[in-house]
Amino acid sequence: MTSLFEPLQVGRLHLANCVVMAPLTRNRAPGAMPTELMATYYTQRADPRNGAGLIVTEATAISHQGQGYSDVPGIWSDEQVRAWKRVTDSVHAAGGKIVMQLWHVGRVSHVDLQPGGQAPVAPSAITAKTKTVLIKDGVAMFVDTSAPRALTLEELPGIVDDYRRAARNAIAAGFDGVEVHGANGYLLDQFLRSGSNTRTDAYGGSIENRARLLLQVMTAVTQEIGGDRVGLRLSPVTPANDAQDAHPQPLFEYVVAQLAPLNLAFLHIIEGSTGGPRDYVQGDKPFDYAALRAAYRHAGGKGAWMVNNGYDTPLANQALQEGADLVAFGRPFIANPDLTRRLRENAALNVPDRSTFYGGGAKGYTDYPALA
Ligand code: 8OZ
Repeated sequence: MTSLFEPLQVGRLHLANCVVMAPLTRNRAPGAMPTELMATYYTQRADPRNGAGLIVTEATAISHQGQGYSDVPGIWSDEQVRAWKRVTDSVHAAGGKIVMQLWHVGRVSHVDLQPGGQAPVAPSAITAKTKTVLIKDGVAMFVDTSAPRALTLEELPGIVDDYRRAARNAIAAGFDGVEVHGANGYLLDQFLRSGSNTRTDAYGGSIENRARLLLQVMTAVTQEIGGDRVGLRLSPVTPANDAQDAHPQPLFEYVVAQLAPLNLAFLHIIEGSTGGPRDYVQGDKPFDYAALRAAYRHAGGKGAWMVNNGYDTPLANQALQEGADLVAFGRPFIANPDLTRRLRENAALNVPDRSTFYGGGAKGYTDYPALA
């Protein structure tokens, strides 16, 4: 069993502790370019003793088409690679480890954010009942997502190539690895779930078909940079961004079993509704997370099992006792750069200010105090 505050080897990555900083969208990258302020923010949370054993970056668009919110960063251009290198150099100088979360939003976007003002893309032309964030004159507004168009069969290899290029770029930018975002109702999750995927070709219908794009992406990314520095985030029951499926258990057990041969560094599982109730039920019965992990292990999967959603220290210790390897914390890391130390010392936590989550500058971003 791992202890939250002990080192752990995760694939190619040697982590100083088992506390992970979860990916957190902060909308402080105008023009999809990472900034010096972002380098400061991540570096504040990178110290091996006080901060995260592993940082997962905010979701980062693999292509302009993959972008769905104002001022989120990207990783498709050389200019972005150079700007991210400043972030990874700074995190590494502080002794930290950082992987980039690779993101295609699919239908969770707005025409104002898409190349040429076109419709966002999706498995099927079904509008998500959800909102996105547009920032106009420095003011963040929640707006309805735009109606998407269905991707053609011929376009899908290009999407896989965009993930492959993004993984290559992330390594060129100095990241220790990548986490593919397969959760929260974005493109890969849209393909997985019957509520957003009504395709009648090889990418829709059966579980095998709905999982095809995700598995092709994971195969491409692991071939490109090596599975031992690749992770995947899944959220089997979340309703986030209108994600819907009546039978998540067999769907996600199939997915993790298929992933076993890819030698992934970790699987990152959001339990329940993202940022909400852990006991959220989607579909016909409560989700069995132990059975999900057993399906992965039974198929030979050796990757670290990372859990997330509403954890505190007692719950984290219980999860580790029950077979998890890593615990990811989201909102607590926004307000506590030295979260690991605070958890270890049972110290009080700063409370995050929601009004500064999305957009803005240093306020509510790099100005939360660490313990003396
Ligand atoms: C909050 C706001 C915008 C995006 C996710 C990338 O839910 C996100 C996200 C979260 O995974």
